[in-house]
Amino acid sequence: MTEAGRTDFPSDPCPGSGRRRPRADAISDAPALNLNGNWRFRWSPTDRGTGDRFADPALDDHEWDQIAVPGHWVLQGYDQPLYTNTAFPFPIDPPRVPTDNPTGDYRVRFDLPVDWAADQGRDVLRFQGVDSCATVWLNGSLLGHSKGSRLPFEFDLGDRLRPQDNVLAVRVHRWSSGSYLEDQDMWWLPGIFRDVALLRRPADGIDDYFVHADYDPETGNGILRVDADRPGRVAIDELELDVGTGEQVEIAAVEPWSAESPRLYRGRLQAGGETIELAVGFRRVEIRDGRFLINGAPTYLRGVNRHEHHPDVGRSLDRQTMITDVIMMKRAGINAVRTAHYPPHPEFLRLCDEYGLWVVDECDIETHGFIYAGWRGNPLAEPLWREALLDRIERMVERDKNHPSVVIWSLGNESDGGDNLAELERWIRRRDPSRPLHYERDRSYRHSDFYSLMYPDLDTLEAIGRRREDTPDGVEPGSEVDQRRRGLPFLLCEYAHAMGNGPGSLDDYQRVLDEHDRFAGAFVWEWIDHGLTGIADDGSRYLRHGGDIDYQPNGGRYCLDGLLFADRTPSPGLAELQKVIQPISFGRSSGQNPQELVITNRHDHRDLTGLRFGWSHAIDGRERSSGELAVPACGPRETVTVPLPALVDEEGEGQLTIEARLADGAGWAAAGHRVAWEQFPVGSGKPRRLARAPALPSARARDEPAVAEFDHETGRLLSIGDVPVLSPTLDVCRAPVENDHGQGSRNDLARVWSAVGLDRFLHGVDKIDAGRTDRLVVFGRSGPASQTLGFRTRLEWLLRPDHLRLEVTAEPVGDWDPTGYGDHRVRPPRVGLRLGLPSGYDRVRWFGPGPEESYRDSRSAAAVGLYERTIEDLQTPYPVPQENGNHVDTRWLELSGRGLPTLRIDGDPVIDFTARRWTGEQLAAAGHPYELVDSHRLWLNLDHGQQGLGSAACGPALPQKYLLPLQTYRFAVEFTPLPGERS
Ligand code: IPT
Repeated sequence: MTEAGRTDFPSDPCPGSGRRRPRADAISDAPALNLNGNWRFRWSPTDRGTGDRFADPALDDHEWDQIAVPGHWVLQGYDQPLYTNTAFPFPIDPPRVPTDNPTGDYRVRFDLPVDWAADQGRDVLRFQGVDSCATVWLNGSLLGHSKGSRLPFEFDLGDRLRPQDNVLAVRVHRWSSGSYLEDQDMWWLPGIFRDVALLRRPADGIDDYFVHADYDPETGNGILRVDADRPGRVAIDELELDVGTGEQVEIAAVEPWSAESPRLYRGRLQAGGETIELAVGFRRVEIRDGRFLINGAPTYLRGVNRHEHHPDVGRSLDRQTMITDVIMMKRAGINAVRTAHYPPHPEFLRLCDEYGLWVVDECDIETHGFIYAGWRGNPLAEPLWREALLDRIERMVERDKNHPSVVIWSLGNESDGGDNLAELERWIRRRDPSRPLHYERDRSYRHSDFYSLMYPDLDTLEAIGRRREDTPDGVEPGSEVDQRRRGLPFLLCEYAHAMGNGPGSLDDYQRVLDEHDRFAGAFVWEWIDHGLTGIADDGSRYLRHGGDIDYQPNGGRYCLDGLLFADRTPSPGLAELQKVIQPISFGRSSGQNPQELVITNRHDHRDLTGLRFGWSHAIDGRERSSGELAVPACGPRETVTVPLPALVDEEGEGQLTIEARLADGAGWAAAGHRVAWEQFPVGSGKPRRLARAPALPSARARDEPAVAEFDHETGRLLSIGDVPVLSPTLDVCRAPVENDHGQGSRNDLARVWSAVGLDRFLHGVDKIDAGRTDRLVVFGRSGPASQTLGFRTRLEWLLRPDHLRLEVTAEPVGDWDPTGYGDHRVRPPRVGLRLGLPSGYDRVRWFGPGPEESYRDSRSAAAVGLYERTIEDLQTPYPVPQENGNHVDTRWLELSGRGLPTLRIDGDPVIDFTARRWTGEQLAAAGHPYELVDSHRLWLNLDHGQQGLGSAACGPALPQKYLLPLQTYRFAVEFTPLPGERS
């Protein structure tokens, strides 16, 4: 086999050959030729690729296909994307991978720009990322190999370049030994997926440099030294600074860099005729007395885990998409990103420097699939892999070391432990002692500066906050390791699994996280769903998940667990997170002076200048008065009080809403953007009831009140006013949300609901009491086939001149803990009524929390108000259909539609509602949004309650307090047909 056709490379654990030393990513004015574009491409099913002649410049490739570089071939019509979560999609036989190894042969021809000087020998070819490995030839000569998909590599070209007709040939294998280190929970997406460029390096240009920009919080001074591999000059005009490389200078009174005030000092590094742009941020990261400090101030990271994802181009993100992510995060009050689970495109870090986001830069290391081998052979514990692991760490640190936004290095994710960790730690500590290290999966935390966990329950978190946590398994209580860990700050690297509808309990977590100074921050799992665009048979677009690809093993829907849908539509979870992490909190002083508003600045580094504060007073959702609030100076983590305005106490339900908005535009939002708000109930009133008028549909001429009609044989309601109705039945189930399925066999509530038949209740009427014309009582029993469990129901209908009142009693009967369904007690996820209405109803107006959906454990973002939405707008289009669109504590709602009397429904005092064009069972049965078809009815659920959402898809069981207890339920609603158009 010739060198060109070497087939052992994919299975060789070596990280690469022929490459240049890793170095800092830089923006330089030296000439560069962007090689992105359409390349020639051939795909082959085995690692032989197109054969040995592939790299030969003379090969005629003009009949080859064309493919976009950067990009993934599986998203451009070759082979298919695979999603496996933790499983390796090849036999575990490290470091080998099968020869059935899909291979992409890429070729591109290019000429040098005419103005490039003729001197040769300093040209460099740079790849920013190739998944999973590359063998590279220029003009038939082998340059080398590289693995490590999400990290750059470069080759010196020596004298191989020609002025014209250069042929670059790159062979990319889908699998390599490197894949054993890249088992992140995401799609396997091979290809040259980041930029390729040719760089002309000036003879005495600086190759690598390290900006050390410290900030002394005691003096307010900046301490700067730029080390470089060649002598050069460092200039920052606004600091009147011009010093040599390697020279340390102290600069008086600099403004420090923080995510909250991302002050960058732009400058230049010059040598050999080359100018490199500097974006210096002065800041100091420390861990002192068990706390995480930046610039001397305790700092708390309100973070998300971010994968690079786009539904069309996978991890081949363009700059605009990166900017969109950053801007959406900033607007949501997110101040930190864990680059789960690999270094992102370097441009993303530049944006974090510029817009202000703290970054935990995580290395491209995850060996999760060894779990299926009982962790035997895990690379972190095998000397064979030392070099490959170190290679990744070095390439990350060298590339990203100059970003002020990067404040923590993470060694990787979910890779268990082993001796190699110590090597990785040692290497970073030597090269960059200025940043702390994070690694979660080694329970000794010996190589981490943070104690860290994923998905703990609230009690565990509380104990950690108090430094009273249980000693981890395998650690001797009281030992040095045990004590060291207890002294560390805690970083919650993943929590609040945002899969499908949810997560719940964000506010519960935040309450604990805010309470203890041990907490350095928390990162929601995760920022964005990894759905891929698909086209349904009817031509509609949808988002595909693992289960939409015919392949085993398959990680199914588990890749859809973000706060954004894959097309970057925010899911309601983002609004909920935004509310609970908002940078200002508001309270009312208790006791002495309840007329005072207590404002707490939750920023760690900035005061509240630049914000405008306002209040508004509404009664029954209609604004009565509003004004501005003068807020005194309030530094980071400080609290101030301001007097509240005097408000009129009128009849009706009153709300006082306080808001803080940007006074001027920022780079990430326009002036007026709301950064924080709170709402307080005020006044003594209850929501005003409808002014009752006996204005009934005139067609009714009988003696009895005509507000409703019943079938007295069956006890069924037939109509309300002129509106035909499918009589209400007890509904105790919901279309499972992802969290109802738990994780594996753990906490799978949905399986139990369907096993016992909560979704298949049969309804029986035992007795009807129709003794009076204005009252009908229907006694019944509802329950599933083959079980004794159910509810005995009593529906008491009271016919009033202008409205219909329904009083419901539902008493559980039978055995609700039948054997054979695992540990789970059967509990109804909802208790309420479902009724069918004419499909012409297409709008809902309501007074209550809104406008987005709300659940009992996810309602912080919902403000009480008067809202109106179409039925379509009330549906949250989760890419896997599931329960959605609930509105807790609704005081009243009105349904309207062309040609139909408006139907008003009042809770007594409140009711949850969900309105849609399909039933819960239809919703549960649909696998994709395009499978949901209009049933030509409006289905209205009026719930006394629905259980919370939780985040059990990867996390603790739903807390007890968010379940519905098994008890007798009593509730009432009133239906009023309003004449003609809505009031
Ligand atoms: C954790 C992973 O780190 C993350 O990549 C993702 O898979 C997440 O879970 C679930 O979506 S690992 C889990 C075993 C705690």
